[in-house]
Amino acid sequence: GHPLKEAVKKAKDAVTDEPAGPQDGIPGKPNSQSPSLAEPTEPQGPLPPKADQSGPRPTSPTGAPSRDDQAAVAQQGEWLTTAQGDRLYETDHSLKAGPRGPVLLQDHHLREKITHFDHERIPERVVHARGAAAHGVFRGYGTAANVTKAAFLAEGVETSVFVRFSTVLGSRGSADTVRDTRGFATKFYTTEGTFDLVGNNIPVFFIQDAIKFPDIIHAGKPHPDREIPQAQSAHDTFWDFVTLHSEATHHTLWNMSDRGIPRSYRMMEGFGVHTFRLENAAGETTLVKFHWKPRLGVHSLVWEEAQIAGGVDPDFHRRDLADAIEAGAYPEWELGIQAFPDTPEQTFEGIDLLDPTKIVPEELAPVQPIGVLTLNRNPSNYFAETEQVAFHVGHLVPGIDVTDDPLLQGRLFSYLDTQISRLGGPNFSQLPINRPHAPVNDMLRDGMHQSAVHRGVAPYHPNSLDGGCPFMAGADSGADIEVPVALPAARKVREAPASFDDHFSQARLFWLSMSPPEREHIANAYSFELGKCYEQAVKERGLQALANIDSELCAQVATALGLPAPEPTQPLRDATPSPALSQIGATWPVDGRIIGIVTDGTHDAEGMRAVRQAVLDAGMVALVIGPAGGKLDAGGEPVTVQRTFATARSIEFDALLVVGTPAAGADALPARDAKAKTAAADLDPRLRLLLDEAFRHGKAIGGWAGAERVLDAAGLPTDAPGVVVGDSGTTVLEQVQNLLTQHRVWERFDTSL
Ligand code: HDD
Repeated sequence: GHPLKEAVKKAKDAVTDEPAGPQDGIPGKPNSQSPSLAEPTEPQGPLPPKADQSGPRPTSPTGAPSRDDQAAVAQQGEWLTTAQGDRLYETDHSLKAGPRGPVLLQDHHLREKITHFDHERIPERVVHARGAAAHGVFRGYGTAANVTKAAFLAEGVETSVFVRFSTVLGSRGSADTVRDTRGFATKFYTTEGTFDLVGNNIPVFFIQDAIKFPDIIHAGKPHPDREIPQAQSAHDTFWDFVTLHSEATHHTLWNMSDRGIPRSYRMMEGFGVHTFRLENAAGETTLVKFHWKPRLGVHSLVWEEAQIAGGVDPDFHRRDLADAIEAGAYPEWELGIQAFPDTPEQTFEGIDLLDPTKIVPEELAPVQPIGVLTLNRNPSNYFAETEQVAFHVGHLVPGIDVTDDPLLQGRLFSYLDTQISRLGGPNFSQLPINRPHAPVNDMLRDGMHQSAVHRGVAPYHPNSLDGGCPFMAGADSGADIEVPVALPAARKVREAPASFDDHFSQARLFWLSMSPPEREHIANAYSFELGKCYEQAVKERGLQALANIDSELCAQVATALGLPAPEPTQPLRDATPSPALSQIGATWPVDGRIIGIVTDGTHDAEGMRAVRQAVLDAGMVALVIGPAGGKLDAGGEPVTVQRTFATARSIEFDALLVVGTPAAGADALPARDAKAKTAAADLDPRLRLLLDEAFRHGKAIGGWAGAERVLDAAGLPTDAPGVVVGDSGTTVLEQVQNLLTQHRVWERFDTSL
């Protein structure tokens, strides 16, 4: 038979025979299946079509589209067809007048194929264009029942969700690891309709009024003349804006902190930012702020890693999320609320709850867990799901309402409006990813891309011709009604309240809550970003903002810029630090962490195998790094090399283990790196770089079976903090794993601040 046909048949058989994957069913404990991540696929002929990664299917009895229905729209039967279902016998040659003659206009297949292609792109999101998403399930704890009647928060209720993470400034194809705020948007498909929590990984915002949103975004986006820089805040217009609007100081400080460069989407907090109003079954209201707390803790990259990843793996965060889910290491967050009495002042401990540039420290109002989110299924089509999903802060369910925060009020307008141009008309809620899992019976009709075939003749209310349908739900049926909040008598003004005037005290609170290494990172970030500005006035105003946060921070950045440090323009206020804001000091689960095992297979192969298995058993990921690709014939079952000295970069690993003294790869170029050559005649320069970066980035490094010779040759002191040399692999791994619970070896960073 034809070799291609045979390969395709083999591929089809492989798919049918495939055992149930980790995604088939409600997740148990994460990680039990992580070994599947450890073996790369061996390419052999055309790859089999990928098994559908459907995990738990939407269980809504109410019309949520099944995944089979969705595919049936364009993928039924085995023959290639036109969009009209006419079978095609050929798709590689245009219809021509003879093999060397002109192409004929009558070739409908050619025209349809190219026309459709020409229109494949839709406008990217004006902000948050770059994103990655996943499906999951949310389970309510019932602990919020006293403050909200929202049905999905009741005890044990499970609700399908879709979560999209994003950067803000970059275009759709930009790098993941840039310094920026991250979006954290969750769509809850509840039985009472859709609830969207459209938050960020930073709990405050740059501006206090939505009318300035176009301005801050114009300032943050690339300069309009040359369209550079892409996905960066390190340029004049951004710093021009944030220094002219001192209310941006607090959010900017968070961006310059490690929060601006997360290690992973799985290791970010999420915040609803604004204060929301909850209402319980008795009609009582409570003001709340929403928090997402990651089970794996909050962790960040160091700046050099973020920069390297931008080049060697621009999809770093997207890949990490998808790989973890595919391996069964399902990311989890607890949803929590800080609750405040709904008083007429809408303040708490003197903090204006309507000011989105303010947090309420967790030490003053603890975050109370109300449910848990598990992401357990990757999208099967990026465009259909991740690109077309449409969030809106106005998608609310009974029991959750908005407040008068002027930033939130403007958002209530913007999100519906933007979808109309981005998704090509008013019917985007009919797209499969946007369809509610509750019954929909609206009187919205017609419009571009209408795909419903409505029945009846009377889409108006009241009517007598369609039997009066649809009917109005009574307030007693849990219908969505706005909480009837009393408003003070007022004059129309374009003004902010005086309580919005304090722009620095919480920035100072954040700074004072940081540990020494975190402070050092912040000072370096400002030095880099302001150092990339050209305009002297912008740099000077940047320093002025820092002087109003902290004099040491200001002095350090001023030195880096070669400018005098200004005096504060207002007295620095005392602030009680909030330990909850620091990423350092606690320990966290290590599952899903990536351990690189450097080996050439000739040293303690037995021990290497045992360690690899122990890593997998601990729910972490083991990646074998060898001098070249292929398999290591390590005196037993051959071990697959997953990264080579040519493809391994330290950013990918949370810790490194070195087995003995691995030989240099045959493709190493030591002669070109004279320094490497003198330091260690036979140390592969790429292995040296790998170890050097891991060391500088505060990663745990372990070795045994003579590995200290390699560490020595790479210039790493074997008695430095977080460098573990031992007799056996398993004892070394134990210590390395222990170090990993703190994320990094913080002692390696300068602690002068
Ligand atoms: Fe926004 C998208 C979060 C203020 C206007 N925003 C968007 C997304 C997130 C946020 C996570 C991406 C959603 C997705 O993944 O599809 N935005 C925020 C937060 C804010 C905020 C946490 C402040 C607390 N946004 C904000 C303001 C405005 C907008 C003040 C306008 C006045 N945001 C939009 C938008 C976007 C958007 C233009 C672009 C694409 C979209 O909505 O669907 O409407």
